[in-house]
Amino acid sequence: MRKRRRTREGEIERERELWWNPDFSWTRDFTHAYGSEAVLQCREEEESLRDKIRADHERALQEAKEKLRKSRVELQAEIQTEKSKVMEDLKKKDAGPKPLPPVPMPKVVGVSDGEPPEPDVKEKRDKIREMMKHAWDSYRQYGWGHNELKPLAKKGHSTNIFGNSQLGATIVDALDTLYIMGLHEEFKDGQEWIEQNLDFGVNAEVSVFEVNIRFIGGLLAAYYLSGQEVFKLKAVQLAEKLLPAFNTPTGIPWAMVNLKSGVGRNWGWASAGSSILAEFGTLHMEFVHLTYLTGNPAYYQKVMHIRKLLAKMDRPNGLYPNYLNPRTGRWGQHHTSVGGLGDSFYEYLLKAWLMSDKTDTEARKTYDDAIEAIERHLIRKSNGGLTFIGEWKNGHLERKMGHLACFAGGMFALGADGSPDDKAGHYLQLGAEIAHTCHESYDRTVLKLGPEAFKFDSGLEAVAVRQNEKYYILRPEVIETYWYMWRFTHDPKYRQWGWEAAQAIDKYCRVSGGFSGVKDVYSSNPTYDDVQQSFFLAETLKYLYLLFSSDDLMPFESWVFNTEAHPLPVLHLGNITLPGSEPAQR
Ligand code: DMJ
Repeated sequence: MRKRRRTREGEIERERELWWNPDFSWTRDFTHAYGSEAVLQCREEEESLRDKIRADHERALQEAKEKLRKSRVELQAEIQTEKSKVMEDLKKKDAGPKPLPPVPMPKVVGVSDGEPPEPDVKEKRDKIREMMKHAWDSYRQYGWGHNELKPLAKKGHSTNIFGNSQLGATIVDALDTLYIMGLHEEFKDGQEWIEQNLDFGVNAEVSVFEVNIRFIGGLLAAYYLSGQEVFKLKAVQLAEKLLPAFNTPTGIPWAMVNLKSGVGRNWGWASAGSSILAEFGTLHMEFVHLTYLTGNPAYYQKVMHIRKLLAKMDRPNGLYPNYLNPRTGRWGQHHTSVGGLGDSFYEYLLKAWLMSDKTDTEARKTYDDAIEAIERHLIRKSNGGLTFIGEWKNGHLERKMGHLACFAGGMFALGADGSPDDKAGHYLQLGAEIAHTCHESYDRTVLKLGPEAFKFDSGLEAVAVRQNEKYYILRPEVIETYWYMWRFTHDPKYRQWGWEAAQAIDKYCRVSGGFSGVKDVYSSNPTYDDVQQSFFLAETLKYLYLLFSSDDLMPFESWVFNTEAHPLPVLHLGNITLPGSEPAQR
């Protein structure tokens, strides 16, 4: 019996190695042969390698000479043939899904039900489910297959983060919410669309970060929840398309990559051609799962390389600037933020630790150090007694907080347990203070919905000043923080605040064709932006639903939510070592 088991595991292991890593068997052979004989053999190999290099060199020189003798027309024809060959190879590579090696499925618990015992809470939960139905059905009717929906124009919508693709972002982003809410018909409908239509071989330049958190995160979560192989296959196909983005001099990925050609580049607006901290720093969770599921070490190695590179760099005042140049490996402008451009980098440090069953202590330490510097330099109390997180710009603190930074209340609470020097109580309190401030930013508006950014300056307390900061685009961060705070404290005010937000969304953002963002939360007669963001279904409604569910739905012991609210299971790796995480062999 024991023997059979061992053989089976061996087979699986071998299958993984051969399937993914042609170098692996070489490394192992060398290790086996290690000894004096091997050293001799090594020398011989070295010489033959040198001969080979010399021969290659000569051949290349010869070829270059021949090329110079050729006419322009001949050269153009040659280039054309080579191009067609590359295209053919690419097509072949795209052809059909490859089978993936089997891995043990992590224990999947608490993925359904969660019905609260209190009838009034159940009623609220039912209302949120109805809102999800309205958002989904509207998208189904008017925007199906498009990335997002224009709920007033009643047609499809997309933004530059998805290039010119039509990848059904809302379907992929919404799947796990549908599953958790028990909307199984809708889930099946989404699954069928993905099986029949989701194709990543398109000529579109997409955001690596957005595609990772929404698509790879969404597909992996759908896979773990439902066990349907198609989601895993699609996630891996897409991940392969993102890998060329890492081909930079430093290994810090480009912000964008063309899914077909693999050519990458950065946003034109980013400081000195830099990549963005919150973008290249928000890949870890998904990439660890990809290596776990496929046995391909590449994903794990790419994100660990980023971590190592960051660890070696000097940090001004202990802070991580938002910009890093992927060519030079140097920081761009010294701006630091827990809101846009920085936010989920910090979140993923903490969640890498949680997702590893608290074994990735390097990630935890990095998180603790980063948060300590943030507290010292960015977190202040306003004159009115509101704790806020400002933005650090070249040594100066801007007393402005973004809606995006409101997620940090939940993050501080989630990270409280396990923080150094017995500071758990302190961080839970900090989470509560941020939740309070962000609630104030909602409460001080006419619509009871929060602005995109709010100030604590010249007598201003948690209100937006500039017209272009007064919009609300169905963002989740404040509700996310309410949910985490609710889970850790069970203080009823968090459900109360969540309900206020849900009612305001239903009253001011709901239209017959779905839900829309609004342009001014201080106006009693707001205009719509006519976009139903995919994260409204992925995050905002999911967090609301969880807020009104019992804690045994998606328990924290088993699940960690990625930054787009896609739950990934904690990997109790025990004695399993992720391929690529072994110490380098000689
Ligand atoms: C989401 O796509 C993610 O939460 C991301 O980390 C930043 N913000 C948007 C929603 O506001």
